[in-house]
Amino acid sequence: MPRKLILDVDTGTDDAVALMLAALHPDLELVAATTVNGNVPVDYCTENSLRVFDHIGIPVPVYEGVAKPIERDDFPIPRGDIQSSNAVHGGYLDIPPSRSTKQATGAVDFLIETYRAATEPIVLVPVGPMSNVATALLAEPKLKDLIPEIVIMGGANRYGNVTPRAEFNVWADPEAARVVINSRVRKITLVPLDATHQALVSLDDCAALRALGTPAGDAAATFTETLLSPSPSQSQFSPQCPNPISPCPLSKEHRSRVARPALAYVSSCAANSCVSAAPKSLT
Ligand SMILES: [Ca+2]
Repeated sequence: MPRKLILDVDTGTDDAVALMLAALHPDLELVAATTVNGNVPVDYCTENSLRVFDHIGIPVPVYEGVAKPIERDDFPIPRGDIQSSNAVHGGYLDIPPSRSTKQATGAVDFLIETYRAATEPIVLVPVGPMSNVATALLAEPKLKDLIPEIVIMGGANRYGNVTPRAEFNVWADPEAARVVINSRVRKITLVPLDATHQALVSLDDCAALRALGTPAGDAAATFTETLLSPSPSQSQFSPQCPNPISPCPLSKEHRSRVARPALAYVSSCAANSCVSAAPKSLT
């Protein structure tokens, strides 16, 4: 039986790949996507997520979340400065505008209502700032007992991607990250930036994706090529070393299987799992 999950995303090129992967993977049932302020403003995240699902022809409901961190008025530095220096994700994804529309319910209310009513386990997978999840946990204290598992892409051990020590998702809303990590949800798996750096993707992989001839393969190639393009914000990576991207959390046991073609699942629907069917701690 497919494993149910909700992806909490700030779509962006990399999260677009995660959405396609989760929506198309036969071992997973993507219940919904919730969007959050992050790589791009939340309304961009929502439109981009809708575009992705329309593009691959998989109807997944999209719930728009919060537009700013839970305590701060903006990121640690004003968003405007981030955008001007961040050419990685741009604004809208380079696929046709959405035909579908976002749900009327907001992401926080959706999360609370969904976990109150759930009769089967639904894993919550935040791959952006944790503002939505923290807001929901603060608004409904029982949620910590209702969510069976959270798999977080966030944090860094050896080096960050915003400052030398800070990873973007935690840096963007550190108070939210603190709420979620200290929430006492029964199982929390933190997949830091270090793990995603072991899922390298090359331009050859992009060519292989495009050769699949599917909407998802073509889009994944386009988005990944954007990330591989030289830009000031990626200057820490050499051209000879494929840039690491983080389409989704990878468990230790799956990293070895997906290390090179992490995105190949997107349109091939291979049996391997990237958003793991049985995530385990990276320790
Ligand atoms: Ca993200």
